[in-house]
Amino acid sequence: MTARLSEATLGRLPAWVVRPRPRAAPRAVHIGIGAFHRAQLAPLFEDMDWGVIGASLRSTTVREAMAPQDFLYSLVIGESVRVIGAVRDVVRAEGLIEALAAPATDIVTLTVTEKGYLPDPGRRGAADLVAAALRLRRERGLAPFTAISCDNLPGNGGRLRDAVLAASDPETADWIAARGAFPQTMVDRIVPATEEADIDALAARIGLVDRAMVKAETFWQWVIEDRFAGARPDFASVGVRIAADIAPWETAKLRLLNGAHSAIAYLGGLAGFDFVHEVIATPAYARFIEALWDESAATLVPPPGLDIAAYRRALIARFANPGLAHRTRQIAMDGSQKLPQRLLAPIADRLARGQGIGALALAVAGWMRWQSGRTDTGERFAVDDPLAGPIAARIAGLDDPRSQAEALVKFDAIFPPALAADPRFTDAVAGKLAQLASHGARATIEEFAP
Ligand code: CS2
Repeated sequence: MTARLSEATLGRLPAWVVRPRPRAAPRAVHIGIGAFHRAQLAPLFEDMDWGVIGASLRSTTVREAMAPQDFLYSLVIGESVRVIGAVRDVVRAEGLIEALAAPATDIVTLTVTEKGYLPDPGRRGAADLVAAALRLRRERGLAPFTAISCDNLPGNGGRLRDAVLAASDPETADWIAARGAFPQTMVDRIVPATEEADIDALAARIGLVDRAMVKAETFWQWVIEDRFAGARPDFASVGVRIAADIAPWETAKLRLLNGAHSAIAYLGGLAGFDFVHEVIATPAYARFIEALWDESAATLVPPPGLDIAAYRRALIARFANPGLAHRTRQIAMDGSQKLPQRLLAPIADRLARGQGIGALALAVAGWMRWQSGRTDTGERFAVDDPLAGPIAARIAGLDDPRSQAEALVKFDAIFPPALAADPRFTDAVAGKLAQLASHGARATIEEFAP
């Protein structure tokens, strides 16, 4: 049997594997320690000699994978393998409050996904735990920490701040409002979910089993608003950008990268493509994505230093990377929480200026068609979305695309009422949905971008 990666077996690794740095004491806490954190944030904290306590609120899988490995894991980028030792422990809710309230904790980062910001009655969410910990810090005479939401949501810092303030007693809320910090941020690295085959392939190369490995692309970017409550690591030394205004970075990333990702997930997934690189290698799809970007890019005010044309070229290359094996199904998840900032916001901006929305409407229609839970060849799948139940209820028994589109746009948990009331939007989306229903996604894309 192949041995497990751990402190005790580090010496057995082949020489070409990059070893962890000396393990640093925790000064950061990360809530939602999934593959994204392990692939992007933890390696940066390691480079800055800050240890991290991770927390998993909803499952014990990550702790179970990491604890037997002394919380070591491999970051696989192409052919290179680097063992990361920044993570010192993985805790659940109870342990999390103590970690957050510890005097040494200066920075708290979060990736709890878009749906992690939905109110969840009967469950203590991330914001409740942050609020409880800040209260303890105030009672203990400690300073607040800086809490950085790294989720793909517009104004992520403000959303977290509002949720934490709402979960606090008035006295703590005043103290947080005066002394706390919730910077806005934009993070970017494509991190596909690890599969069993990846773990086996890595074991064959390094001679050790690593059940917490992650794989990622070379590219990464992290821009943080210059707003901190106390000590911070030397972010600039590792290439993290600190900026005064994050919104233009975030909007560009959400509308270009993530907007295209969602379009690829639904319109590619319906046509039976399993992977992003396969979709982008199909010329009509690549032309369609350029048309989508022509529409979205016109709604942007790019931040100083971002060249949109170069960014688009780089995105095509990133999407085309076959080594990532990024599944369309992974991106299709939680569409109800992703659509507004990725596709509906640029649509609203364009309609306000009297501009056309053909490509964006086709992407939204792709999402609508996805809700039927069948690909174009009739393969059934479960729609993975926190609103899957109510969405299915709205389209149940409706066979024609126009009634389906009309029923869906009226769902105001997803579609802003102004958009639902705009016939230019409803007509465009209903028309595209009818085309998808009669010809399938691939033929519709070929017709759109011949
Ligand atoms: C993707 C993102 O799954 C998704 O919704 O669009 O996770 C995307 O890979 C990252 O935002 C890239 O930084």
